[in-house]
Order: sequence, then C-alpha cells, then structure tokens
Amino acid sequence: MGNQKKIIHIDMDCFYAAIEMRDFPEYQNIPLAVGGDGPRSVLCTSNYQARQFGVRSAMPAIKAKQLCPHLKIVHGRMDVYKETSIQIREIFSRYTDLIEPLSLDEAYLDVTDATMCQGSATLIAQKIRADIYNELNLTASAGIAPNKFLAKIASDENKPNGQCVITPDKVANFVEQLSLKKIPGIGPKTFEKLNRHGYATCADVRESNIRALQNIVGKFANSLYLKSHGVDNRDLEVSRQRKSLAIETTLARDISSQDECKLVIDSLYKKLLTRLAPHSNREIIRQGVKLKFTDFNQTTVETQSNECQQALFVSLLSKAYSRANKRNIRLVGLTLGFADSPDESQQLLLSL
Ligand code: TTP
Ligand code: MG
Repeated sequence: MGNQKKIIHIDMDCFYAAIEMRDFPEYQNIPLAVGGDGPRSVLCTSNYQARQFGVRSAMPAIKAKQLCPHLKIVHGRMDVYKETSIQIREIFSRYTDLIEPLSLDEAYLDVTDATMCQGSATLIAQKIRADIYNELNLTASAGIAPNKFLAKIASDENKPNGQCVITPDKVANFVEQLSLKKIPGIGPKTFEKLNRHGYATCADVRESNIRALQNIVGKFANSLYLKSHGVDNRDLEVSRQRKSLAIETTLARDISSQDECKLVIDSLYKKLLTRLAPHSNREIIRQGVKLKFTDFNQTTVETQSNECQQALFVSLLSKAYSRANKRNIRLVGLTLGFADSPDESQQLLLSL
C-alpha cells in the first residue's frame, strides 16, 4: 500500500546505567544500578547484569540488595543524561525532521518520506544506532513498523543493541500472538481482569467485539480493539522544528590564508548538503559563515538567501576573513537559517 507509514521507535539500552558504565570503566563488569541507596530510595534503572538477578526499575533499593547483594548503586547525574539526550536527538535530526521525543532516552521518528538509505527505514535505524555507538559509545535498540504502537513494541523485541522490523505484511501475524500485557496502557491489574474474562492475546480480542470489551475496560475498548488488529492511526506529535542547521570544524592546525579557508569551506559545503537532505522540505532564508581566531574570539557574517549556495559562502568568507587582523583561523563553520514551517493546522488547511 502506498500510504503506509514508516515509523522508527528508538530506545536506549539501560540508559542511565549505560552512561555510568561508559564514564566509569570500573562499573563495566559488575551489577550496577542508578538511584539512591538510602533505606527508602528506589532505583531508576540497572544494567543488564543486575537484571539477571531480578533487579528492576522503580524497585526499592533494599529489595534490590536482597536479590543481588553485591549490587553497586550509584547516584544519578541528571545533567549528563540530559546532555546525552540532546546529542542523541541531534543524531536523529540528521535523518528526519519528524521526531517525537517520549522521554530522555526514547523517540519516534517518521521516515515515511525519507530519501536516505534508498528510503529503507531498516537501514536508517541501523545507521542511527551505529552513529550513537560510534559517537557516544552507547547502544540503542530500534523497532521499525507501519505505526507508533507496533514500532514501540518492536524496539523491545531484540533488546539490548538490536532491532526488529515489522513489515506491513507481517503485522497480522505479529499481533496474533501478542500478549495483551505488551500493549501500552494495559497495566498488571487490567491484564489480570482481561485474563479473568478469557482474553490473553490480541487474537482473543480480535475474536470478540467492542461492546464486550467495553464491559471490561470501559472507554479503552475502542483503542484496544484497533490495536489488536495492528491499527494505530496516531501521527507523531512533532517537537518544535529546528530554526537552523550548522556545521563546523576545528582545524587540525591553525591556518593563515583565505585560500586555505576556502578549501575548508568547500569540504564543509559537501557535508552540509548531506545534512540538509532530510530537511529538503524546509525553506532556506539565511546563509552564514563563522570563523574563530587563534585568540578564541569569533565572528559571524550572515546574509539573506533562499538556497544553499557555495559561492555565497565563499563571499561571506571574504568578509569574515577581513576581520582577522593578522590572527590565524582555528575554526570554520557554515550555517543555514530556515523559515518557520506552517504549523500542523495550517498544513491541514493547505492540504484540503
Ligand atoms: P527505560 O527506557 O524504561 O529503561 P532503560 O533505558 O534503563 O532500560 P531498557 O534497556 O530496558 O530500555 O527508561 C529510560 C531511563 O529512564 C532509565 O535509564 C532511567 C529512567 N527511569 C527512571 O528514572 N525510573 C523508572 O521507573 C524508569 C522505568 C526509567
Ligand atoms: Mg531505554
């Protein structure tokens, strides 16, 4: 079907714990949890080694210690987790503009119209996970499916450091055997209630009808019925779109001529075009060049522009370079400014 969406759900593996293991190698081969270790504190998360002992998120630290006496519990560093989350989102934005973050460590991406990787959502997910691993030294898992509901369930299938694709032709099969407790919104109590009425999997729900379900789960019945058929029509709730795209490089050695700067601009320009590809629907309104000098002062020259032109960057460079006053250059950067996109309601009107 031509109107099938391609949604990727990315979820970092034992996110807080993985960051602690990355930054403190002494935690790498021991069961580790993040949280308070006081008598009343609960855990935020734990690494996979600790999970083998039954240690879980939101578990009281005392109970976790009973299950795993040599568990090391460290305090969280929220500032580092937030900073890492921003870095992860920057990686997502290389592939699409349509990103819905759900928490610090997970997001939906809509890559239906993406052109990278020949439009293959599976390959895009692989590249995103490789970028995260190579640049941040962390692993992520991904689910790829025609909607948000299935993508989220899929990202959990091959955790940690794995991915799972549910192509449209596999949806029916996949939901058939899906346990109802995997459906977001069904907690342990609701699951038990459904069980008592004879519902354990999506197949059981499919054989039933909405009225019967309403008697058990009330107004959740509709959504449960649709989900059991693998249907979820929710669009992404996209976060505020980026206003600009910037790319820069700190030079291996300081340079002292405009010609050398121009060579750097030529190579940055090529990279900028690659980074621009996922944002091809955005209207360009500005171009800019940034130079940082050996004394760490920097200057930026910008001008209005409605396309990404190499020659314009070169002429902006001349102007920026004229401010060097014999200082050498240590960093060169290029920026593009975007017009605000019409918001969703306007887009809807435009499409009518
Ligand atoms: P999750 O993605 O639920 O868990 P996780 O990334 O630690 O592990 P998994 O590999 O199973 O995805 O949550 C992301 C982070 O949010 C987690 O590292 C810590 C924090 N968190 C809490 O602080 N309390 C909680 O109860 C949960 C579930 C998560
Ligand atoms: Mg996670």
